[in-house]
Amino acid sequence: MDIKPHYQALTAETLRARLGDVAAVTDRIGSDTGSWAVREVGDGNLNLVFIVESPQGAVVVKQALPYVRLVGESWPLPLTRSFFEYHALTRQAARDPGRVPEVYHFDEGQALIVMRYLSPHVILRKSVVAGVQHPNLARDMGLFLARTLFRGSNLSMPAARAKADVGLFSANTALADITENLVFSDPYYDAAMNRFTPGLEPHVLRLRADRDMKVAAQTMKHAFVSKAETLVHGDLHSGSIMVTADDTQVIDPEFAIYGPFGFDAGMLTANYLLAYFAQSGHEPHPGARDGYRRWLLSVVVETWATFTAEFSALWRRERTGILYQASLFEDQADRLGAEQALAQVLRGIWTDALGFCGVEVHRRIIGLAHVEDLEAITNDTARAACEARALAMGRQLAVLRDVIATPEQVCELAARLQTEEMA
Ligand code: SR1
Ligand code: MG
Repeated sequence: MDIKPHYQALTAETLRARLGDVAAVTDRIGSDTGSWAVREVGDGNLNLVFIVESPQGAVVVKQALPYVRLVGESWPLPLTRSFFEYHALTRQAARDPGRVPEVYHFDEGQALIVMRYLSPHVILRKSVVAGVQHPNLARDMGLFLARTLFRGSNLSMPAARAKADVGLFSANTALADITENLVFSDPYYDAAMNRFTPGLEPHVLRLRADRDMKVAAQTMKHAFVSKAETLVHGDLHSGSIMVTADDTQVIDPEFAIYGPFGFDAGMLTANYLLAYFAQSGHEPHPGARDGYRRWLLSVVVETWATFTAEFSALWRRERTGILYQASLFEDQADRLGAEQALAQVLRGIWTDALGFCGVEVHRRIIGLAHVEDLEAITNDTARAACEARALAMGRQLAVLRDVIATPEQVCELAARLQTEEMA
């Protein structure tokens, strides 16, 4: 394990003594550590997260553990993920101001980030399980995706800076390795850490025997490891988004790496679809959450529409990188050529996003790391029914990604599967 010699995991008891003289902390919550109330609230798969409150204010302290929290010390994981999270947060803050928590302090040796306490925000996944709508979510996330992905790429950045960042984030190998195995490979064979709902076995076996699906999953893995197109968040699911009635904040970019433009959008869409298929496990009677299902699909459509509009606007206004230079198009009075190239790039992003979406849906049902949307359904039969529909959806998206042309078609497919009897 790469544990720095003086690294020590914090506890609620030691935090006051350890951070009581850090100016970035005391500036916000005061230096009377006796008045600090400390709670460990981390419920993610990897890290410690503390909320520290005082009469003056509050901060969040996130610290990486030298292992995967979900599994335990038998699965070591480098502390350096905190370094990548810090650098991703600073870049995202510059590229889409106000959409990620402000960082107050970073301690590389302790793998520790002190940041803004988001309140009264809640994790989007919990809100979605509860059936709460967030009117600004789609717009905010469409803009976040367009701005961070465009501005982190060679469409926008000076070439030397882009190359430096490709180099910097390419060292985030351990986290990439998790994605490479857990998302793209493990679900499609009998990998040791896989688990799935009793009753789902016929669907799992059918998926694993599906040659087209296996090829699709490996094609997407190929794209993930070879297309260093932009700085992706790398783990953009509904547990990485915090919301209020009108605000949206994106957290936890520790999986950040240079990857395909379509990766984040695909992962996010998958989590909306997982929520969609989980709804029947949460409604008191069939149809009670029809309106919520429609809202979730509208989020898929509006996110993509906003993404496309903003990405296109940035393409026309901020294309200052080495790709599709204005000197070849607009400066030659060839505005149409620039638009043709834009349409081609957007089409490629869409197709990739569908592929990533399909495999993310699968791994959240039959891999190691599941989602609360489905896990909260206590009845195995009801949960397996939701999951069978979602598995079928993921398969269609991944295998048919070249022929599914619009988000509306994705929604039609979801609505059709939702009402179909699953064999
Ligand atoms: C072993 S880590 C499992 C999952 O948790 C993280 O949030 C990522 O989604 C990862 O794949
Ligand atoms: Mg996370």
